[in-house]
Formats: sequence, C-alpha cells, structure tokens
Amino acid sequence: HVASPRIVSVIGAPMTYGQPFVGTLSSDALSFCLIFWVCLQDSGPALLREHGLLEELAELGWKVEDIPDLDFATIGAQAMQANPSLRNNPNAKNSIQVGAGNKVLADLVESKLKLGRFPLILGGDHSIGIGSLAGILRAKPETGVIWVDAHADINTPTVSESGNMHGMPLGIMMKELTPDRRAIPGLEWLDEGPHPSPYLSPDALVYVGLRDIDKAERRFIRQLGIKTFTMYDIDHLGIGRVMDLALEHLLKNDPNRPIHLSYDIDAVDPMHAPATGTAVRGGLTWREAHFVAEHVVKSGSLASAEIVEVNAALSDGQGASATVELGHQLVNAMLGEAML
Ligand code: Z70
Ligand code: MN
Ligand code: MN
Ligand code: MN
Repeated sequence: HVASPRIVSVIGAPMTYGQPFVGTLSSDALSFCLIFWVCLQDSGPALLREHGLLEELAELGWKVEDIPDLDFATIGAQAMQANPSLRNNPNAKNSIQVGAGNKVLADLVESKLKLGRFPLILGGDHSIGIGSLAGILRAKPETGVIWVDAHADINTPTVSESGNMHGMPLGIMMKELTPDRRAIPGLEWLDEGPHPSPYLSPDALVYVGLRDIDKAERRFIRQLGIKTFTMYDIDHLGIGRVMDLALEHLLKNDPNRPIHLSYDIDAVDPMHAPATGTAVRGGLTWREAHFVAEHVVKSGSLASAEIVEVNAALSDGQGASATVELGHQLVNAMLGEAML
C-alpha cells in the first residue's frame, strides 16, 4: 500500500434537506428559536472540525487539505429558482435541493479521488450518500461499500413511508430499485451528460449495525441478497467476526478493491450518540463503533469515508457534545489512529 504521506481532502457537506424539519421552514412563519435551531442543524462539519481534528489527522501522518463547507442553502435556493414551477414532491421531499447539492458533492469527490486523495466527507444528513457514491463510482467503479447504520437507507420515492431522502441513498443508487433516476426532479444529472454515474451493485454493499428496517426495505434486502449484519449478528458472532466476514465478502475476488465506509452515527447506541435524527436503542458500543472503522483501515483497502447525521440540534448540550466527541474519535479511527 501507499507509504508516502497521503492527502486527505476534508469535505464539509452540511446537508439538511434529506431529513425532516427543514423543507417546510422557509415558507412558514417561524420563531427565532426555530431559526436558531436550524442554524445549529447544519453545523455538523464545523463541530466535527473543532478540538483540533485536522491537526490530529496531520499528526497521524496525513497531509490535510481542508475544503470550505459546501453551501447547500445557496445551491438549493439557486436550483429552486431555476425550477420555479416544480412543486415539492411528498414522495421525495426537497429533491431539487438534495439533488443540486449532491451534484456538487459528487463532482468534488470524483475530482479528489482522481488526484489520488482520500475524501473524508463530514455530513450532513445521509442523503449525501447519493453524491458521495456517485463521485466515488465515477472515479472507481469497482468500489465496495460498508454502510454502518441503524437504518437500511434503501427506500425509494415509490415505497418510502416518510418521503425523507436520507432514507433513500442506496435505493436511488441501485439500478434494480431506481432504473430511471431522471424521473426524480433534481437527480437527472445522475443519468445525463458525458459522465453518467454508475449504479452500485447489490453485491458491492455490506450493512453493519441495522436494527430499524422498513417493510419495503426488508423485501429489497432479501430480493437483492445484500450481505447484512444486523445487531443480532453482532451479538451472535461478535464484532470481530462480523467485520472479518464483511471484508471477506467485499475483497474475496479482488483483494485490492477500494472500500468506502459510510458511517451513520445513529449506528452507535444513543447512550453515546443521542444527538441524531432517529436514535434507536440497542446500538453499537463505544468500542464496537471504533472497531468497525479500525478493522476496515487495517485491511489497507479504505479509500474514502463519510460520517453523517451528527446533529447537535437534536439533543441537549451535553448530548450534543458527547455525540460530537464520538464523531471526532470515529474520524480519527477512520484515518488510522489505532494503527501502530
Ligand atoms: C426511515 C425512513 C433514516 C435516519 C435514516 C428512517 C430513515 N427508514 N433515519 N437515517 N436518521 O424515513 O426512510
Ligand atoms: Mn481529539
Ligand atoms: Mn443513514
Ligand atoms: Mn440511520
């Protein structure tokens, strides 16, 4: 593997349009309190950068390229102006803003990977998985993905019970589930232009930590035969065996395959990560959460990573700082802190 100092490109992606509570705000008369809350909501990348995170990555031997946070509010507003006639689709809420922001993210991720850099994406809600995966698969179509999450995020606009797009990134990035992405307003770019974004093959995905799966998602996972390690499997086999099996699944045919780690902080037990959109009890312990990242790093295959759903607005101050601290430590783990 690469021995010379590698460059990590830190990409702040403070997306909020993929989860509830934001799409309705601009039109309604809202209190100062709520506006303040929304400000807090897209502060995930800023909070994660606190306490010297980037300096710590440099100490781990990385050359750090810090990129200014993507301005999804402006990108989203411009996209809305360009499509004034489009009504918000209840089946894919804020899809214009989600789509426009993810297009910018995809281009950035693709360009950094093509320069040989390691994209580290700080979310933001998990709808940024659309842009991350699109950019990654354009640069390295053979990439395998480990999706660490309490949720499966494999809904589609057709089956989603909530219409929230942070529950859909994998559904949208699989051909079997969304054969025509041009049908989703804002996401046409995925299948247009000189560089359409490849789909993710179901066998290029492994889930870790699932415990809150919608009915349609269950059906998709079964039908597509996606390799899945739920919390039950982690209890049964232990996290060490689970991660060995996860890596084996992705690396058995090509030991040099790049791996993308998509880490939703709600995979971790709410005891450690209360400040997130949908906290589900019975999650990963502090050590299990770290081991997941550490073991992927140790394989030498990790080529990109993202951490999402760190949402300081959704807890009290103590819960928020605990969640941010966990996110900070998990980023260190993703960048090799546990390696000697
Ligand atoms: C549910 C939905 C969700 C968080 C993903 C939940 C989705 N399956 N929630 N991440 N925090 O609405 O699709
Ligand atoms: Mn630190
Ligand atoms: Mn998620
Ligand atoms: Mn989740």
